[in-house]
Formats: sequence, C-alpha cells, structure tokens
Amino acid sequence: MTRLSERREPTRWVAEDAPTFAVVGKVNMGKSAVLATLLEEDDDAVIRISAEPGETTRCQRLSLVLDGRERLRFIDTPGFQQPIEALRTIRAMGADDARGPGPDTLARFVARYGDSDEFVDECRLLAPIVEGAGVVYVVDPGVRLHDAFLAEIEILRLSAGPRLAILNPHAESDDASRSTQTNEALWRDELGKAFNLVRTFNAFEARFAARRDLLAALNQIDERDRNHLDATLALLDTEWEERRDEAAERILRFLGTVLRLREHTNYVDDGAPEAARKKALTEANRRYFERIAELERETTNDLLALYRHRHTRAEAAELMTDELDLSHDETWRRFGLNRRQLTFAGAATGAAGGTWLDVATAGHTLGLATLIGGGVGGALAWFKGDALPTLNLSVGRPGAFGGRQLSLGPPKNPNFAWILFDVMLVRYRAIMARTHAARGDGRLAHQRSADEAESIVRQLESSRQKLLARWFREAQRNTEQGERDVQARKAIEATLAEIEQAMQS
Ligand SMILES: Nc1nc2c(ncn2[C@@H]2O[C@H](COP(=O)(O)OP(=O)(O)O)[C@@H](O)[C@H]2O)c(=O)[nH]1
Ligand SMILES: [Mg+2]
Repeated sequence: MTRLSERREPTRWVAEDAPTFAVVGKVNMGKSAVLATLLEEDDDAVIRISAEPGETTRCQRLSLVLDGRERLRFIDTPGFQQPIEALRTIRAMGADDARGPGPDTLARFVARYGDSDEFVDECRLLAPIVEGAGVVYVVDPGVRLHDAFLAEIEILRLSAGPRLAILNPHAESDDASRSTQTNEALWRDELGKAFNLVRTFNAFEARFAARRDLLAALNQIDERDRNHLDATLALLDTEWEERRDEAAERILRFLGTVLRLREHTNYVDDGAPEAARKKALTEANRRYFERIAELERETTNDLLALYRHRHTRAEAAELMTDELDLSHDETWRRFGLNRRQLTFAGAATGAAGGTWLDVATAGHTLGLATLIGGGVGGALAWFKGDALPTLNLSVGRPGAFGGRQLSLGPPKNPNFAWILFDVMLVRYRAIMARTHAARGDGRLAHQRSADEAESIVRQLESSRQKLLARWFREAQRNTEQGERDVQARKAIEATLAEIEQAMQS
C-alpha cells in the first residue's frame, strides 16, 4: 500500500496525443496569468495568480479542452530560483560530453538533483521539458534584463524541443515609458537568439484574437503537430462563433421580454380615487423598472457565464428613484456624459415634452441613446417623471371588492428599445474587455466611463437599424415575428462581431 507521503508527482507530464508545453520563467513574471487568460480560467483555486512569490511550488497540468477532448496541455511550473548556480552545475556536468551540454545534460541534472534538497524548483520545472514538453518562457519586458535571466535563457536553450518566448508587459500598454521600450528591445535581442519565436501577449489585456494568435504561434514552432494544431484552431473558432450566436440569442430574448413586459397592480379607490390611483401608479412604476433592471442583470450574468467568467457578477443597477431634473448639468454627468454631449442634452430636454421622431427616419432619435451614458438604471430614469413619455396605462372596471386594476406596459417612445439594446452592447463590450487573469473584485461595473459614453447603436449601418427598429416595434406590439426573429438575431450577432473587431484596433 502506498502511504500518502510517498505519493510522487506523476512521472508523465507530456500527453500521449496532445502537444504539451511547459510554461516557465522567474516567479511573478505572469506565467499563471498568461495561462489563466489563454485557457479562460478565472478560478483562483485552479490557477493561483498572486503577487506573493513562490505560490506555485509544484508543476500543475492545465488543458485546453475543446469538444470534450484535451487538445493542448500546458504545465504551469514554479519559477526559477537559482538559475545562475543551476547553469554552472549543468555546464560542469556537460563538460565531459563530446558535444558540450545539451538535452541529455538537462536530463542528467534532473536525475541527479530531483530527489535532493538542491535545485528543487529548477528540477521541477525542467522535469516536463526533459520529458519532451515544448517551452513557453514568460517575461515582463519592463524588468531589467540581468544575469539571472541570461542564465535562464541559456538553460532553456539547451533543451531540444520547440521554444516560444512571451513578453507579458505588466505596465499598461499606453503608459509604457521610453525606458521600458529600450528594455524590451534588449529582451527581444537576447530572446531572439535562443527561441524559435518571440511574441507579445499581455495577460491583462489579451482578447480572443490575441489568444488565437498565441495558439497559432505554437503551431508555427511545433511543426510535428501542425495538423493537430490547425484542427485545434478550427475548433476554437467554431466554438467562439457558437458563443457569439448564443450571446445574440440571449440579448434578443432580453429585448423581447422587456418590450412585452406588463406590470399589473390592483388598488381600491373607495376613499380618495385620485390619491389611490397615483399611489398605485407610483408603486407599479417602481416595480416595472426594478423588474427590467433585474432582467438586465440576469442577462449580463448569463453572458458572463457564457464567456466563462464564473467568478464575476453584474453589479446591480442603481435605480434612480428621485425625480430627475434634466435642466441640470449634474444629472447628465451622473450618466457619464461629457461636455459636448451635455450641449446635446440641453436641446433634447425640450424634445422630451413630446415631439418624437420615428426611429427609422432619423439618427436624431437614436441620438438619445447617446445621451444616456449610464446603464439601464440611469437610462430608464429618463422615462420616469412627469415631463417624460408615460407608460401605457389601462384602468380596469371596479372588481367584486370595489378594486381596480392598472397595467403598465413599455413606453411608447421608440428610444426605449434602443437604450435597452445599447446598454446590453456596452455590457458585452465590457465582458469582452475582461481577461480571466485580471481577477479584480468580481464585479462587472455598471456605469460606463465618460469616454465610452458614445452610443454603439447610433453607429450601426442604417439597414440594420431599420431591421431592428421594425423588430422592436413588433415585439412591443407583442406580435409573433417568425422569420424576423432570425434576421434580428443575425443583426445582433453581426453587431457583436463588430464590437469585437473594433476592440482589436
Ligand atoms: N498589470 C499586470 N499585472 C500582471 C500581468 N501578469 C501578471 N501580473 C501580476 O503579476 C503578479 C504575478 O503573476 P503570476 O501570474 O502569479 O506570476 P507567476 O509567478 O509567474 O505565475 C500578480 O500580482 C499578477 O496580478 C499583466 O499582464 N499585467
Ligand atoms: Mg504561478
């Protein structure tokens, strides 16, 4: 019987039928962060990302699984601890070899020190490489290239397999200073000599296209598995399109549900009919908007789950319960509007009294969506208050107990649907922008920032606007749309693809 303490690490790191790469580098270079983003793993219990050095003390297998099969295997490793000493030892061991130190020397190094107290981390990280795993070496190009790094690079150069170097800049890309750039040039020079390929991959910013590029780079360095990797990329693409399709479907369902939503309430009007009616109306209004905010949150959480953000939740929309004074700049700033947009707002306030253009006829009306920079909570506040378009309201006949029923439906204003759609698109963009390595506080912020206040729906091409406007109108009338549902979903899908595209540039 094997006692627990005697259990050894698995002897085979390299998969039989999946190309395997060991992800190596000094501690805190972002090895785990790169893997978390690449494999969309946001669970700290699975991939620990930490500023504490030495959190990863053993190798760990992490797989890219597509269609239920392991397509690629990565080994997350502890960082190099004593690369200079290790290199000196390896060189000494290889001095007797006719061809100098090489892959065999690394194997003998691991065999000799693997069970000792020396070079513990080096042996662990070299074990998969000795076994045949390719190398993915991660560095932060903002860090000065010093001797210990040169030793790491030299050790890795001795391995026989394919080698890719990844520059994972920790500094935000737009504030990369001049010295960082010089540093990066030095890194590139040095890495170019020992690796098949050098790529930049920012673990905190990489989106789908960057993840795909990185996987394609593995294809380039590992010729043996070219067909396998090509097939993996094709699966990855298919899966991504399926997700986008599903996201469009979910957004369409949200829009349909909200546009058909009715809120009913009963009240008794025996004493003071006006007061009772007003109270009931206020109450129904609140519930109506709360229900919409809830649906928005549910949808956003579904989208987060679809994109494998299992530990992020949509922040609850802050419903503005107080009356809005649209003549105040402050009101518009709460929606995240800038000065130019504030000027627009002044003009639109006049229009709020009742002149609404048909949505299909003018971008003018769509412009309102631009004005509403906040999420649904802020946006819907526009539709509240006395000066604003009222909801459909039907007051039933007195019932058996002298009660009446009052129903609220969607605002007649065509902007309503566009604002709902815009809010959802902004949410989608925020989800796309989020990487699985940036763990944060687990909340998807609700407010869009001032420079993102520009509406997305306003930029849609007019044929798509018209198609969607018609779908919104019919949904609001609660008619069955059949084939038009399919067209609307495709239009949304194309919009989502464009949002992703715009984020690449
Ligand atoms: N800003 C930024 N920080 C990063 C990036 N990658 C890693 N980090 C941070 O660097 C620290 C170490 O990252 P980790 O992935 O655990 O490094 P490892 O020791 O190489 O596995 C953590 O605090 C990360 O949040 C990055 O691309 N940008
Ligand atoms: Mg780590």
